[in-house]
Amino acid sequence: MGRLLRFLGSLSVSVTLVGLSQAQAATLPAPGQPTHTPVPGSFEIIGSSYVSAQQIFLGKPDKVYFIDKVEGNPTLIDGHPAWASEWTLGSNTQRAMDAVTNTFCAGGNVLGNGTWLNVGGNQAVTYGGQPASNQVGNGGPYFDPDGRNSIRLLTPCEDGSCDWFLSPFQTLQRWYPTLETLENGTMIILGGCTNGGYVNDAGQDNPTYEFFPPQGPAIQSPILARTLPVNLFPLTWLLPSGKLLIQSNWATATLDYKNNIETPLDNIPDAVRVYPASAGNLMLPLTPANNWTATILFCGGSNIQPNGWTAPGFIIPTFPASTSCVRLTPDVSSSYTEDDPLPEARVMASFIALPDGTVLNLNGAGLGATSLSLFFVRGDLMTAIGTAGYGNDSWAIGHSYADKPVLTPAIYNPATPPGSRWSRNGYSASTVPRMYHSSATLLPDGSVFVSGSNPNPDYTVGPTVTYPSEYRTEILYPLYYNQRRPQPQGLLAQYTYGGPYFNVQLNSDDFFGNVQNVQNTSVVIIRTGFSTHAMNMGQRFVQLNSTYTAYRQNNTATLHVSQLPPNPAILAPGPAYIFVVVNGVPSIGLPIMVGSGQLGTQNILPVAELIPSSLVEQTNNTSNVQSPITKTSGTFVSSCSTLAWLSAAGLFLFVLAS
Ligand SMILES: *[C@@H]1O[C@H](CO)[C@@H](O)[C@H](O)[C@H]1NC(C)=O
Ligand SMILES: *[C@@H]1O[C@H](CO)[C@@H](O)[C@H](O)[C@H]1NC(C)=O
Ligand SMILES: *[C@@H]1O[C@H](CO)[C@@H](O)[C@H](O)[C@H]1NC(C)=O
Ligand SMILES: *[C@@H]1O[C@H](CO)[C@@H](O)[C@H](O)[C@H]1NC(C)=O
Ligand SMILES: *[C@@H]1O[C@H](CO)[C@@H](O)[C@H](O)[C@H]1NC(C)=O
Ligand SMILES: *[C@@H]1O[C@H](CO)[C@@H](O)[C@H](O)[C@H]1NC(C)=O
Ligand SMILES: *[C@@H]1O[C@H](CO)[C@@H](O)[C@H](O)[C@H]1NC(C)=O
Ligand SMILES: *[C@@H]1O[C@H](CO)[C@@H](O)[C@H](O)[C@H]1NC(C)=O
Ligand SMILES: *[C@@H]1O[C@H](CO)[C@@H](O)[C@H](O)[C@H]1NC(C)=O
Ligand SMILES: [Cu+2]
Repeated sequence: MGRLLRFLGSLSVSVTLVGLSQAQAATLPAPGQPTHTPVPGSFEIIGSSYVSAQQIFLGKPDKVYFIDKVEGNPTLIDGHPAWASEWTLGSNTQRAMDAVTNTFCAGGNVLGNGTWLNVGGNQAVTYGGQPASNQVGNGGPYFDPDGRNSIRLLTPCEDGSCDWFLSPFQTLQRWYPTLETLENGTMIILGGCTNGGYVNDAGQDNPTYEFFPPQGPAIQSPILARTLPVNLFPLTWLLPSGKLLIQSNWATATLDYKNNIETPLDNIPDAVRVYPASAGNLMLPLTPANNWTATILFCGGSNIQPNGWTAPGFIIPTFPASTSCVRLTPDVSSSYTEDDPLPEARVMASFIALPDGTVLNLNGAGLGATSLSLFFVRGDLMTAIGTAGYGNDSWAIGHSYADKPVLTPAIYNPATPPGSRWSRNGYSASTVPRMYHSSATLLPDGSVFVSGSNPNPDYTVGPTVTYPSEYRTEILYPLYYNQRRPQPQGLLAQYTYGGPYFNVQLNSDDFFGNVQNVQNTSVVIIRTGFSTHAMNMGQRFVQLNSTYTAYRQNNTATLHVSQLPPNPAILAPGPAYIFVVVNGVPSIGLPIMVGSGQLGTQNILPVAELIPSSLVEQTNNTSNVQSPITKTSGTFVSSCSTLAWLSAAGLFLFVLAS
């Protein structure tokens, strides 16, 4: 065994030298501790937003950006109501921003260089969402130019100096488009319509995709073309295979966007998941244990056939939502599998990936589809869809097409066996219904920022309004919030695809006094995404591969952490947050850059082999090396944990052979 230890030592030295021979990004100062001790599992109202949070995203560690539709928000900018703003978390201060054109039901996501895009929207409007007499925005009360083909850009800033500006490039008119960041940090923009409405129709459909920066004319999308009337905000993810998964109405397909080849997969069972059924949806954690294989989870929605949405006598807010949860692993199988159903039927619930590997499900309602987002509908369209307007229906709840808000969040744990994945233990209810046009995003401290709800054509408040234009903004504190947070030393500011590993130090306090917890420690990168309409476009959770050298003597350990897997389709370049998680307690997330920080082909480097894990009982007594423990990245054990065992066995044999 003495021989074994020497072998491990020499391996360690040689690998370290390989590591140091390549340039590595700067290390970040260790994260600190939260300064607030709320009641874990509870919501806390932190203030009232300047604009209603139809769309939000975390743009800097302490900046949440809001985008609303054009409406009579009391906060003014340049003498007219604002429809965008910035919230600074530390000081709880806000500033109004100028999103230039009408952002109503736009899509968003972040480019590989850190600039955010907000694309599409509605035409110029006046009170109540009525079309303005001209589209150039020179009239009151809102002075909002047509936003339907706008590409708006914002590079977030810390000093209050940044604002939205219009790209000189335009898209085709797109109301309700989806955006997804690609392997080279550019953006694909899919779907939408020209005039809005409760659902889409052939007279205004835009079943195409295009790119930003532009790469020629828009390209037809067969799946979007054949999924009327419910093909708005198509649910879209870049898969590790480099294809896109697109889920629209009941259909599913992969799209090889580089060659424009679409391959149909099975229809989704049980319910429609896209807007306005608006099911919770997310890509589950990509981990070493599942070899970074993508599984998408869909929960809730509405079981409505294509002709049902506009059928006479369809009283939307009495129609029950679905409890169905299904999973799809599109790079492996074209068929869905049933998963544990939701604790209660739900539409418009957001799924938020928490750093501990669980998924938070919050916001939304139990009855009814989402409200109509359109107030004015052109005459021809009215005939085509057979319903009139935006909740002026006698049966609407005020204007809302949904009812029975679900106020208590639920947690889904992908790592537990089927039958036990949902839990509400420890969580209490919010006091604020989060109906149509609400949103949520993870924050770096592991809490979740929740705002919005506005199933109304214009600013609508008052004691008689059941579901008003909502400005109250809350934070939900997950159960880990008040625990002492790990304070890892040595995380990098920028990450490559493949390349040398790096070392991260954790001490006794980080392991809650027991270094054995190193076996339950992981390093995860999260992109929080762009939240709107129960989607967080671009949201993704990627666990880095890691091993450890741990010392029982002083309860400290060094994590040996791989860079990202050598494939930018697993996590596209751009800004993200990194967390170290010990026993389910995350460090405060630090802002990082994934990839080059530039648009363009990303460098792919060979993956450096990690030192096998070892837990050293006493360094001066080689007989006590509890080794080789080659268990890597053990926190999120999945059904693919055999992979870890196989790799462990491989290393073990290698060590014995030498
Ligand atoms: C990112 O790229 C876009 C498109 O080329 C450009 O408009 C924007 O200014 C860039 N942002 C930064 C921070 O360089
Ligand atoms: C993991 O995925 C990579 C990339 O697709 C593949 O080359 C490798 O064989 C996979 N490993 C296992 C054990 O399946
Ligand atoms: C909706 O109802 C309100 C109040 O009755 C009315 O002012 C408004 O004009 C109506 N809108 C439409 C599109 O019918
Ligand atoms: C913990 O003990 C190991 C083995 O003696 C030593 O190499 C390491 O530097 C110690 N760590 C700290 C933080 O003291
Ligand atoms: C890891 O920590 C989590 C959270 O405390 C716990 O539920 C889980 O059982 C732990 N896993 C192991 C293998 O100890
Ligand atoms: C990004 O990738 C697409 C598809 O492969 C390609 O057409 C485009 O030119 C690339 N853009 C950049 C900036 O590399
Ligand atoms: C994680 O790293 C170990 C050690 O380098 C390696 O054996 C294993 O294959 C890696 N896991 C994955 C999923 O690549
Ligand atoms: C070696 O281990 C013994 C206990 O077995 C301990 O007393 C001694 O301090 C250790 N020496 C070093 C250098 O760590
Ligand atoms: C090393 O540890 C083993 C197991 O605890 C013990 O039997 C042995 O006496 C120790 N040797 C020395 C030199 O301390
Ligand atoms: Cu909308």
